Amino acid sequence: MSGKGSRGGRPSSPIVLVLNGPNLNLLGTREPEIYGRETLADIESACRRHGLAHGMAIEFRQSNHEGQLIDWIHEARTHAAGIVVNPGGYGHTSVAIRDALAAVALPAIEVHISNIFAREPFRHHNPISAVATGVICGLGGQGYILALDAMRAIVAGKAPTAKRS
Ligand code: DHK
Repeated sequence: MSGKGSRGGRPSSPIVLVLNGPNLNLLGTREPEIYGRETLADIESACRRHGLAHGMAIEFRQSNHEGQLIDWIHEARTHAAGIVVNPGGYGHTSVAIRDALAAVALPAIEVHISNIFAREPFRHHNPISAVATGVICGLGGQGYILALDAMRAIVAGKAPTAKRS
């Protein structure tokens, strides 16, 4: 995890940064009735397998710190084709992460494991969604795989990328 080690994929594979925000390191034991029993390591393995099978190099990272997430988003603009991001709780609060995603202007797909719209009202406000190409929520860890499939199509020019506001 944390971006160390190889990315996998063929040398010419597009790189997709899969970014995870605060508390997602606790998946598996954290409120399993909401987030399930899958760990972040399980999700990372599934993303890497999917990347290998479909010609994407996966850079998988997690941090509990907003500035670190922003630094990784900035770095991505030099080498990544797109970003899949589960911003955790920052999805509801972080103008700074929203601005970083807008600044790098890479296709970005926001993923939430739980259905945030079926939860507390404060989770219904998502500044990051406005700059995301698309949003997936409520489908558990499978949401990451669906996001990678969508990203593959976007990168291949087979799907539209939304205009950023
Ligand atoms: C993860 C979190 O940590 C929460 O703060 C969000 C999101 C939901 C998820 O479902 O993956 O509200």
